[in-house]
Amino acid sequence: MPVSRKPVRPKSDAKEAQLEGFREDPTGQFLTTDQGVRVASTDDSLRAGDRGPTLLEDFHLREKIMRFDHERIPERVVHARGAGAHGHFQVYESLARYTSAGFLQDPTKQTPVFVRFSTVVGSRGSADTVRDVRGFAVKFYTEQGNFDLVGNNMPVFFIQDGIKFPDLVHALKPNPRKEIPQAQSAHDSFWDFVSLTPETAHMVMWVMSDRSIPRSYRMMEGFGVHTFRLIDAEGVARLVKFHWKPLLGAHSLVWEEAQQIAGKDPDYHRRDLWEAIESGNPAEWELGMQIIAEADALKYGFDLLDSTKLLPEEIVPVERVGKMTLNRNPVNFFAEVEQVAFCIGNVVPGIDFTNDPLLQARLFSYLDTQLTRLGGPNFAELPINRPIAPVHNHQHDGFGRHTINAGTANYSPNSIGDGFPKPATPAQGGYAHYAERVAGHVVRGRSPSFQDHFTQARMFLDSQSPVERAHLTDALSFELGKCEREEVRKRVVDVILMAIDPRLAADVAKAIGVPVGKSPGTGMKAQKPSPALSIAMVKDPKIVTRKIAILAAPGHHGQSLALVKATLEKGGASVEVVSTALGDVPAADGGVTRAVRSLLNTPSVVYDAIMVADGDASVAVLAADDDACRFVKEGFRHCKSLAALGAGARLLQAAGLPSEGAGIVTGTAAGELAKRFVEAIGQHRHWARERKRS
Ligand code: HDD
Repeated sequence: MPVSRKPVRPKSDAKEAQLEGFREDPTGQFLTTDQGVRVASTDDSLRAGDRGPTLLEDFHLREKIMRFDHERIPERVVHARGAGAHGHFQVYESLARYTSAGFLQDPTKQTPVFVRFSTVVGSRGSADTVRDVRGFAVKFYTEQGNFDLVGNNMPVFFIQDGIKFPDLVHALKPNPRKEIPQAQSAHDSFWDFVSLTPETAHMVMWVMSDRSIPRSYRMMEGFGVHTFRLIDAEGVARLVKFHWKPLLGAHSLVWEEAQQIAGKDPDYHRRDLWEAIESGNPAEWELGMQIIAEADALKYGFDLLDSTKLLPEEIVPVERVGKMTLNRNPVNFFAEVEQVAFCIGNVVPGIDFTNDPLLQARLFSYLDTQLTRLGGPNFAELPINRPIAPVHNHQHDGFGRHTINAGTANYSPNSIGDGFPKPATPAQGGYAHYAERVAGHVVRGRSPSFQDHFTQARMFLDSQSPVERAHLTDALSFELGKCEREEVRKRVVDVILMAIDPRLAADVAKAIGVPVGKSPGTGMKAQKPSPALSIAMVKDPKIVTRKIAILAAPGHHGQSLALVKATLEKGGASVEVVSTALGDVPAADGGVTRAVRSLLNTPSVVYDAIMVADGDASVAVLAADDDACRFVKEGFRHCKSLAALGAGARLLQAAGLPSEGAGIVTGTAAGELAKRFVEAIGQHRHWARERKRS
């Protein structure tokens, strides 16, 4: 049999070193054992006689089962569920005025990156759309070594000191006796922890906001959270806060929709990222920096070393300094997304840490956790973790060593290897830690500058639109309503919510059936709202990569459907025709329209907008179909854009919906309707129609 080679190795010269060990697509190849011996049969084990015992000498059976038995590695203790993609980062102009980091100097240079997005609480098989913080971890493979920016989609964190991280995570994770509930914070232990830990107040506002149910990984902001340092070539340090600004804007789901998607398509975010990249639509963010003089660390009414605080953009603007493009899906999920090991301690010359106690604890944790998760100290040699910068040192041996070290000297200083590898001076690119002046007594305690837990929680709340505030109130009522212990519910209301805003406390208390106590009096400072914290206003309407369903049954009007579909696709949307069954759907005006989904196998919640095609016969079928009525009803309930062409409006009527109003587009002229539909979809949601609660 001729053996043809069909390599699918991704083309990226800069990553060649990383991809060493890449196994080609096996098309045309013979099956072999791990030792390279060709295998004659993999379907039957070796036996003594047709009905006889299996022979231990069957080396292929033994190897195949042994490998299978050990396929799993421990999942991440947090952020176990995730998805990732490759791409590159490019700076807009040299940032030499702030930092000597090589990858931030040359606007013509692309630095390869790998990004992993994740939820925090759930295990590896949990659903994507749960209410949770999202991880946003970026590995820059720079020529000076790897820089990992391991952030979240929220700019603050639950706690101020990393020593509390195990407590926070234990409280968040399922109950140790029952392993219930999975991937959610709506339970007693989390809210018990919150009620006893007032520093969580600001982050709790974020997690109860729409930010914790993003529409897509591609539509989330990202934040480095801590204050870092940038060091320029003269050794001058500036404080910096890192931001990622999505070019598609920041958008969320609605809570009911998120819960439904968790059942209907648990891989929703993973699929969304994969499909967008696969269809040639890269995911893009601008890197933003807030630059602050060292001397100003305490100037803004809080301590920049405190990760429960943010620096409002209205006070120190976010400078957009470069763009990250994710345009290549992983070739193998396990080898890349699962084995990638981010370490917040991975920095390059020109970037340094601060004394944020949360950051300092993380510096230990990330390096340490990989030992268990990736089975030993050689995880940096896994292809996805390998730097493109050359590695020379005296580290060797240990489980899973890949490198075959050449040379005779494995210590430093040495003369028998001519002293190599030699340390580099800063001028030769050697990493020089910032020479911060430090003096103080050994203390176990918090700085007084970390004591105000409520001012920024209130600022966040005051910065939300009325709709966002209503969502936040509902989210709190939902979560606390799931707590079985009344004393926990009451303590959150009294100690946390009353301190943030008595009106919020009263609204939630009413919903969860507890009395409101007296305000604890928190000495909150006046703080102006920060409009940048709201995502309700769509600043730059776009429909690119939005998913639109067109409902059509036999007898629909094919030409007008095709026209609207073409207009939506021209705007970059992805359109799927949904019918009563898959396959060709006969049109009234001749021809057929291909339905790629049926009402049985796709729900409305995975679409951003819905259109009903024209055609009397088609609409008669749909109007008599419960699933079709529910499809449009749910779309309406979730404030999505709805369009009905000609007779299509009768499906809206059959579903008991109005045929006009915010985000409802009806009409008989397909071209005109398509234009208005595009504008409506660009608005993301039409909150004016959100159902009112008593
Ligand atoms: Fe963490 C994973 C982000 C605080 C300890 N963290 C992890 C990931 C992200 C973050 C995005 C997933 C990386 C990936 O995709 O592999 N973590 C944060 C942020 C924090 C934070 C933004 C606060 C600002 N984390 C934090 C603290 C500790 C840890 C305070 C411990 C002291 N985090 C870990 C960890 C993980 C991790 C246990 C689990 C898997 C891993 O590191 O590689 O070490």
